[in-house]
Amino acid sequence: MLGLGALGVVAGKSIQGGLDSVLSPIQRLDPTGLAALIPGDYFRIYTVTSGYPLETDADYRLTVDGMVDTPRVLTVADLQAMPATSMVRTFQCVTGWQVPNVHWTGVKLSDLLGVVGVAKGATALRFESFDGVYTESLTLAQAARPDVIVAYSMLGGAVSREHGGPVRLYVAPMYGYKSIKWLSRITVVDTVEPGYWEHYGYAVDGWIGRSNGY
Ligand SMILES: Nc1nc2c(c(=O)[nH]1)N[C@H]1C(S)=C(S)[C@@H](COP(=O)(O)O)O[C@H]1N2
Ligand SMILES: [Mo]
Repeated sequence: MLGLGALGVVAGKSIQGGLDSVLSPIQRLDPTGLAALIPGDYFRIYTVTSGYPLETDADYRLTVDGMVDTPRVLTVADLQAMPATSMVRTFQCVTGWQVPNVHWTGVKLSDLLGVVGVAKGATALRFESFDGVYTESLTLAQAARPDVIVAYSMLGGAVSREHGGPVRLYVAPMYGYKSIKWLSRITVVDTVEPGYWEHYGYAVDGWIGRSNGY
């Protein structure tokens, strides 16, 4: 690691400036150059439990409840019957790896909230995973963005079990930890409750390029 670090610093000095415009913010701001040396543009599959929980399309249910007018329990087919939103974006983990040009399709979180109706006094969302452990949060203002989706398609097909299928969240403007996998429940609440990694120090507002020290 020491050897790689030194190499990163040397290479960083000689290429700084010229390559600056094509480097992502995380690479530009990484003083050691180590982030740029993490090999490959591929996903690391993460789970905080001992494995990958399994729900088939037929089993899967998404509960939307809390401070809403009409709580709902939705199937994958229900989500697929709603207006679809697609985007192609760089996926960025806060630890430095990234995957460019990832295709996503799903339902805008704001459309989903429109279906249940958000009650007066609500300010935030709490997300749960059917892994039974991972949680996340967003403010309602963040959830209103068009680039925040409840995704059932990723990388050109259904979201795989490893990637958090059949349904995961995708918060495009924030680091990967906000994009909770195996999404099972969205509860509308009146205060932001920090998510799983946020108890270990990650920023609740996980904006790419301007949070977590970047
Ligand atoms: N349920 C759950 N969701 C999760 C995680 C996790 O461990 N469990 N890891 C997060 C982190 S830190 C990242 S970078 C991405 C990684 O997505 P991937 O496993 O599809 O590569 O998922 C996020 N969502
Ligand atoms: Mo991450």
